[in-house]
Order: sequence, then C-alpha cells, then structure tokens
Amino acid sequence: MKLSVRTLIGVVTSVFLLAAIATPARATGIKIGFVFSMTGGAAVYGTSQKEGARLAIDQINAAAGSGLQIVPIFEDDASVPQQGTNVFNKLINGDKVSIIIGPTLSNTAKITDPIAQRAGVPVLAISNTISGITEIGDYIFRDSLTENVVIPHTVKIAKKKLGLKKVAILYGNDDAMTKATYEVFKKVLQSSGIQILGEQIFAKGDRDFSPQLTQIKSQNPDAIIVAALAEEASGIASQARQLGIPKTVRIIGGNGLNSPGLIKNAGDAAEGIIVGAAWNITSTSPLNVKFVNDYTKKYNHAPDQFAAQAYAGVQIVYQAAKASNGGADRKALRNALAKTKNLDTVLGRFSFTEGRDANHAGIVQEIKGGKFVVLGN
Ligand code: 1QQ
Repeated sequence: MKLSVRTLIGVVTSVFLLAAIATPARATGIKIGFVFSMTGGAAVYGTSQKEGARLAIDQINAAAGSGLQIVPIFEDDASVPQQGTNVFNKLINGDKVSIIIGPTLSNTAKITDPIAQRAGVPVLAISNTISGITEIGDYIFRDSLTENVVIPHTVKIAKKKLGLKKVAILYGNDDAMTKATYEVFKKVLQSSGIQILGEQIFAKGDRDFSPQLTQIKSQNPDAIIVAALAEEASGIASQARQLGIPKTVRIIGGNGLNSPGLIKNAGDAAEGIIVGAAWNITSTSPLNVKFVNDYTKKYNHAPDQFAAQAYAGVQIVYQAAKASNGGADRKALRNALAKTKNLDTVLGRFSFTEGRDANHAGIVQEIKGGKFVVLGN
C-alpha cells in the first residue's frame, strides 16, 4: 500500500487527536473520599461535617493555585453500615481515592474500616469515639477524642461542680457508640464512688421514653447519664422535663450530645445538659477565631465540634499529601500521616499518638442560654 505524505500526516494527526480525547485529564490533585451521614438519624452530625470539610477544601484550593489541589468526592452513608460498605467499595475500587475521611458513626466505621484496611487505603475518622477503631489496622487514624479520654474528665468536673452522689443511667443498646458510652460511664462512675441507682435502655428510633423516665424519676437521682445520639437525646431531655424531673437533675452525656441540633429540637429542656467535648467555640486561638468567622459568614450559622473536626481533618490530610509527593501513593500518604506532629489546627496543636489516635486536651461543656459553654477544663 502506498500512502501519500498528506494522507500520512492526516492519519498521524487523527491518532493524536483520538488519543487526546480518550486520555482523561491527568489528576492534578489528591482525591479524597468523604463518607458522612447526610440522611438518617445521624444527619445532624454529617451536615456539619460536610460544611466544615467544604470550607477547608475551598480555602486550601484557593491558596494552592496551581499547586496541589484537593479533589473531593462526597458520599452519604445514610447513617447505616450497609450503605457505608457500598460507598467505601465505590470510593476504593471505582473512584480510586487516596484516602477516606469518615464515616460519621462508629457503628458504621466498625464495618467499613476493615474494607479500607484490607485494600491499603488510609482512613481518617473525624467523629468516631469508641475504642477499637484505630486498632482495626495501621491504615486507620482519627482526629476525634475517644469516650475513654473524655468521660473520666466529664465525671470528674460534674462531681466537683454538682456534688454528684447517685445517678440513673439511660442508654441505647443498639448502637456501637451509645453502648460504649454506657460502658465507659459505668466504669468511671464506679471508680469515682458514685452510686448507680438503675439502668434503663432504649432503641434507635424510639420516641416515647416515659416508661424509663418515670422509673428514673422514682429513683430520685442527682443526675441522669444519657448515652444516646442527638435525635433520641432530644426526646429524652424534653420528656424528662415534661414528666416533672427538675432541671437541677442534670442530664450528662457522651459525644452524641455535642450537637446544636439537640438544642434546636429540645429547646429549653436542653438547658443544663453536660457533655465532654474535643472543642469549644470560644477557643481564642487565632486559627479558631478565623475558622468561626469564616464558617459563620459562609453558612449563616456557627460551627459545632463536628465541623471543627472535619475542618482539621482536611488540613491534616492535606499536609500529609504535600509531604508525600501529592498523596497518590497510599502507602506513602499513610506513612506521612503517621508523622503528623504539632500541626496548628482549630483543635489545638495536633499530633497522632503511636496508636494513630488524637492527642490533645478535651473540655467539659454545659448548655446555657441555648449555647455550649465551657463548664470546666
Ligand atoms: C460515634 C460518635 C457519634 C455520636 C458522633 C458522630 O461519636 O459514633 O462514635
């Protein structure tokens, strides 16, 4: 076959053009998968997390210019482990993300994180607080404080301020976090010499807590320990006051109670609730002041702890990506994450422990005037 020069040029040009069309644009950033509960019972947390992450991404990408960009892929786990599994598989095998931030609930993380560990995909938990999450494997990190760290502090401050002697416990027995919170409280109360008058349970989705609260009222406790997610905690707080349990009988809880959604739903009945946290809005560090201002301006409402942990999480991952040549190599990214030391974040100076857990001070808050204020450090 004889080809003219012109035909040859035409063929070569077409091949190049076809190749250009067929080749996807080279990734110019680090692909991060986000798995948050945007629907279902934990949506109050997931919504804040997405807002906090989005703010951090926008600021980082604007500052990076032609440098390393973040390419986010957001997924909703619908507050259930099965959907968490589906989206983890999609992000790992389909989108081929470098790392996953999330999922919102420990109840889901227990099921999803082993999938990422087996695939060699790092995970940064930003709101899981039960023990045993980072123990899933060496690719699992977290920037949230555990109940094990926060609850002893909560009980100590509550005992000192309120002179607690006897309490009743009400907990959800079908969620990993509420069960763990109950177990940690029980251990800490016993070792603090505080008497447990009785234990009551409920399940996710319950709306009527009056049988349990009537029982608790008859026990005349100094306080009620509530291990619940925000949705059920709102109903519990409202009904406790409706049943005539006075506000002097404080509700004391774990991480599930750290949402302003609780204040919105329970209104005045939320006043006086005590909960340990990783962050409080009044922290005066320059980074936090800027974060609170920027966030409030962007979303027209103040951030919560979940937004702050998400914002810090994106920053932690980004610095590790930069330190590992863009984060495309998951193992190098994992190793860079493990080296995170004294990073200035909205949570304070941040380092991971040997076991890849958060290592910073917590605070104890109470709800006063419709806001979370610091009760003690
Ligand atoms: C967990 C939690 C939730 C209450 C917050 C998202 O701490 O599931 O571990």
